Amino acid sequence: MSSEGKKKVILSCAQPTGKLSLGNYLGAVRNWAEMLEKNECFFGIVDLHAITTPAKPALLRQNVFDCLAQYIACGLDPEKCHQFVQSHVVGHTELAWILTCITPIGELQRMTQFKDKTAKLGFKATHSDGDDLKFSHEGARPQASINAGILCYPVLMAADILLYNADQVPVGEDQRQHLELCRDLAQRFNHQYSETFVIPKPYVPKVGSRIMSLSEPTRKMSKSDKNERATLFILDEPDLIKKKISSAVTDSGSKIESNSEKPGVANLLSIHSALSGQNTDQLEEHFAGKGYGVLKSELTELISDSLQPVREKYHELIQDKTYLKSVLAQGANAAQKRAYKILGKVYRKVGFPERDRT
Ligand code: AQP
Repeated sequence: MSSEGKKKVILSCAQPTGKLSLGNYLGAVRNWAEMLEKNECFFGIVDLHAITTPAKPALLRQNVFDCLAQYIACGLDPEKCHQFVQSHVVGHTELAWILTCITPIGELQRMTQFKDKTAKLGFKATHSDGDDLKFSHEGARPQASINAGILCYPVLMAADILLYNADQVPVGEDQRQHLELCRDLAQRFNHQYSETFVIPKPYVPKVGSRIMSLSEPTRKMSKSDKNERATLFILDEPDLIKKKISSAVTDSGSKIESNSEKPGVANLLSIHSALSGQNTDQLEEHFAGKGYGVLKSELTELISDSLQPVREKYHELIQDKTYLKSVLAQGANAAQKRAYKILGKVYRKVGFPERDRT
């Protein structure tokens, strides 16, 4: 319960940029499902964010429904939480604009995800004086360019959170920096215009908050990775899980231990730990004297079995578009109600005149 004796407000979101990865599941969605009973929960499917990288319209629309069916299959019971599409709710972009006007560009350019994403497009951020970063174009596609959406993404994310005055935001480790910016913006706004926003707290799980790529274990696992072997998706069938885990990069040597010099093995152990509930010490003891093959085959079985109910439920739900649409309609209504309340307050504080409705 919050200080006013009301339920705490929880908000978190995922981008409909593809099927949910095992990283999305372990770092985020699985934990959301545990928060439904005691809190008022809003879970967004953030389609506005998804267009910061090129997205085919028909696929994006399909991904939204896929994402919702996966949310529900992972345990987000629509009777106990509000699930909505970001573009259905007025206020996200409006608040993002207001926050943009109190965000220094330098803070956005320093974001790790911005640097990673621009690097993927073929640009490298090279440091110069002060806050400014210059971008050099190194062996990239000549048409590659950085759109302002990639830069402003964290401000829209801050608006997603502050629009609901969320108390807590359960996210994976990669979003911690963005959440820090969101907290700074909320504080800046409160300072400039008087107390308006709750300062949201991150909730980052102890285990599973940073699942790494199976083929490059020093990079995080991403649902939009072009390398088919890098990412496990929660809907992957057992045969595919087996293939991906078998080809996962391990390390030289044969000892199964979790240390930074063995990022591949450490990653497999952390996936095991997140699913089995055993800690690293217990797992190292369990696998003592055994080879990587044993770890991989046990892990394959663990992942396949753990995700079987999710796969089955998803296939049932995705057939029923009418039901999925009704969940989104309910979610949008509840989200909009709360969003208008907070947006109205923000507009008044900023000095936008009220509309005469007589
Ligand atoms: N590898 C990960 N390990 C743990 N948690 C993760 N999350 C993402 N990747 C991992 C968490 O999942 C939630 C939803 O993420 P998102 O869809 O908003 O975007 P993202 O963080 O950019 O995730 P992806 O999979 O890497 O998407 P793409 O490929 O589209 O950029 C967040 O809470 C995130 O922390």
